[in-house]
Amino acid sequence: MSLIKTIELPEFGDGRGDLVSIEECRNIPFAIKRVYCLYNLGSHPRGMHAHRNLIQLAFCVHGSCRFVLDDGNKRESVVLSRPTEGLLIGNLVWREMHDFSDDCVIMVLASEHYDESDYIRDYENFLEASVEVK
Ligand code: T46
Repeated sequence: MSLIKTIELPEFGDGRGDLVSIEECRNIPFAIKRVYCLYNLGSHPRGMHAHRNLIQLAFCVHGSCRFVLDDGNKRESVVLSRPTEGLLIGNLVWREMHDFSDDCVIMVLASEHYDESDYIRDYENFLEASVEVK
């Protein structure tokens, strides 16, 4: 089964422009406790960690970027470039973000408040944690 799970959100466009709508527990599968954005991104990759208990949906609302997901067994990558396409990232998935366009803006919806203790920032520790749950 692929690690890349995307959710397509409804877009409402007319002569004035486009609108995308996000409704928790309706068109996304969790309640949103936090929203954050990444912008002014350069050539440095971001992410490089996993979370123990966090579901997120990431959108590239402007420009483009490449997400790499890794479950400890396989690595897959996807380019996000549309504000209507959300990438679902579950627990114990190592994530990396690369190849940001100059105008890239990423918006992330998160199921939990910010908690540094939820992060696994060392890849070997991530592999150990992912083996424990299998
Ligand atoms: C993820 C990817 C996709 C906060 O204080 N509150 C927050 O809600 C967040 C997300 C971050 N921070 C602080 C913690 C660090 O001092 O902002 C700083 C940068 O965070 P981090 O290095 O974790 O950023 P990224 O871009 O590597 O990762 C972020 C999210 O942290 C992470 O959960 O999945 O985006």
